[in-house]
Amino acid sequence: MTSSLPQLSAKTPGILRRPEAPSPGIVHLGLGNFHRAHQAVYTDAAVAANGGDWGIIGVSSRSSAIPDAMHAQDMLYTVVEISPEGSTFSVPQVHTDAFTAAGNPGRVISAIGDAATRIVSLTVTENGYNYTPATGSLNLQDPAIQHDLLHPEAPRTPIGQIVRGLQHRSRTHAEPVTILSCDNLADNGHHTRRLVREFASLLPPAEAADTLAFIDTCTSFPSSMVDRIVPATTDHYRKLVTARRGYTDRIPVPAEPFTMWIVEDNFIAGRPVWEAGGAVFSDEVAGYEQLKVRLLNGTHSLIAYLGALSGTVTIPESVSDSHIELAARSVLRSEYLPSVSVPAGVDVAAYEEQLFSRWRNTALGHRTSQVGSDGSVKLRQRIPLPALQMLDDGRMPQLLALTAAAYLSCIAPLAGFDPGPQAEAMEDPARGLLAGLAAGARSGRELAGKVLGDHHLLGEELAQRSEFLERTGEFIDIIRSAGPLAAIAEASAPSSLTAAPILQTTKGTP
Ligand code: CS2
Repeated sequence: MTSSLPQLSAKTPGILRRPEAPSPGIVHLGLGNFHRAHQAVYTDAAVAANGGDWGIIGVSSRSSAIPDAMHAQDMLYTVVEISPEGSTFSVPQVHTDAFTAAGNPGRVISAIGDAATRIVSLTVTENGYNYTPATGSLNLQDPAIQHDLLHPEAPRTPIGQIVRGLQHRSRTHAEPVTILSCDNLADNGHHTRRLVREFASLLPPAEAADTLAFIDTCTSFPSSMVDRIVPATTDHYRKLVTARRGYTDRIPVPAEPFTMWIVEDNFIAGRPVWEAGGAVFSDEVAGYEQLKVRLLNGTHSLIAYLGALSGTVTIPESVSDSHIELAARSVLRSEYLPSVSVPAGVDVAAYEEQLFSRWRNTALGHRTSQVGSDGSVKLRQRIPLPALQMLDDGRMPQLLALTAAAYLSCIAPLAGFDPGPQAEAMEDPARGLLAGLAAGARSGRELAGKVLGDHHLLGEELAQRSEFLERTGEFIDIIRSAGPLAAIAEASAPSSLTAAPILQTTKGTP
C-alpha cells in the first residue's frame, strides 16, 4: 500500500518537512510545471540556507487541478530530475497556499495587495501577457483586457490582476513590491512594466494618475532569464515516483538536470537569497535573454516544427535526424547568433554543444507538439529582430523563413496538405484565425502574404519585407509538394546559405 506525501515525508529523512514553514512573501501567478521545477526549487534552497519569509502563494489561472492536489498533498510535490543515467527526486517545501484565480478574483487582488507580499512573480507563458505581437503593446481588442478594464473587482488577466492588486496597495498601506516576470520574453521586466503602465493609464483619469505614481515610485520590474526544460507530466512519472519513493504524488514535475536563472538585482522590497540555489545576479540579463530566447527557444521551434512535419513525436527523435540537426545548427550559428550581444565569459561553442546534448535527452520525452504550441506569440519573440538584421545586411535569413513556413504548415495547412498528428496536437491562440486565412489561400506565397504581411504576425517591420514573405511562401509550397526535408535542402543549398564561420569563443560556460 502506498501512503500520501505528507505521511511519507514524516518518515523519510530525505524529505522531512522543515520544522517551521516560511510565512508567505511571494505571490506567484502561473502555478504550472515550470514554476514548480524552477523558481520554487531556488526559493526552497534559499529558505533552507538562509530562512526568511519567502513562502509562495501559488495562483493557477483557470484549472483547479494543481491547487487541489497541492492541498491534498500538504503543499508538497516531487521534482523528478530525468536523464538517461537515471532519475533523482526532490520535494520543495515553499508553497504555503495555492488557489485558482478563476472564481476567486478578489483573493488574487488581496494576495497581491497584502503588505506581506514583497514579490509578485509570473510564469504565465508568452500568451499570458495579452499583448499584440505586431506592436508589443497591450491588446485592447482582447475581450479579457476589455473585461478587466470594466470590472475592477474581478480581473481575469495577469496584467489586470497585477494592476488591481497594486491599486489595492496604493490605497491601503503603499508598501513597495517587485513584479518579476519569469517568461521567455525579450526584456521581460521592461515589457511587463510597459503593459502594466498601459493598463493603468486606461483607468479613469484620477485613478490612472494615482496608480501610475505608485507604479513609478513603489515598484520595480527586474528582468530575468529562466532556463530549464520541463515536459508535461504523464502517468509514467506518477508511476515512477510511486515505484521509487513509495508514495502517491498526483502532480510530480519531470525536469532535465540542467537549470539556470540569471536575474537583474533590482528588488525594491527585498528578495530571497536565490544564489543559494545557483541563481546568478547580473547586469547582463539582456544578453543572456537574447542568447536563450534566440539560440535555445528559436532553434527549438525549428526542431519542433520540422520534427512534427516529419512525423516525430519528441524533440530528441527530431534532433537526431541529421537533416534537422543540420538545419538547427545552421539557424543557431548563422542566423540567430549574429544578432546576440553575447555576455562576457560565455563560451558559445560550449553553449551550443550543451543545447544539443540537452535536446538529445531521450529520457525526457519532450514533445514536438508541446514546443510547437503557441507559436503565434512565441515566434514574435524569436524571429523578427535577427531576420531584420540579416535583411538589412542584404542577406536572406533562409532558416528563419523556413521556421515561419514550417510553423504555418503545421498550424494553418493549405488545402490538401496533412501536417500529421503532432501538428494537429499543437495549441495556438491564433489557430482559428490562421486556419481561416489558409482556407482562402491558393499558395504558400498567398498564405505568407496574408499572415505575415496583412496580419503582421511577426511584427510591422517584417511585414514590409516582401522578400522575406516570398521566401517563407516558397518554403510553404516546397513543404506541401515535397516535404520538410526538401525544404531543408533548399534552405541549405550553397546559393541560399549565408556563409558564417564557426563561432568565436571565449572561456567559461554560461
Ligand atoms: C520551449 C521552452 O516550448 C518552448 O517554446 O522552447 O519551453 C524551453 O523548453 C524552455 O524555455 C527551456 O528553458
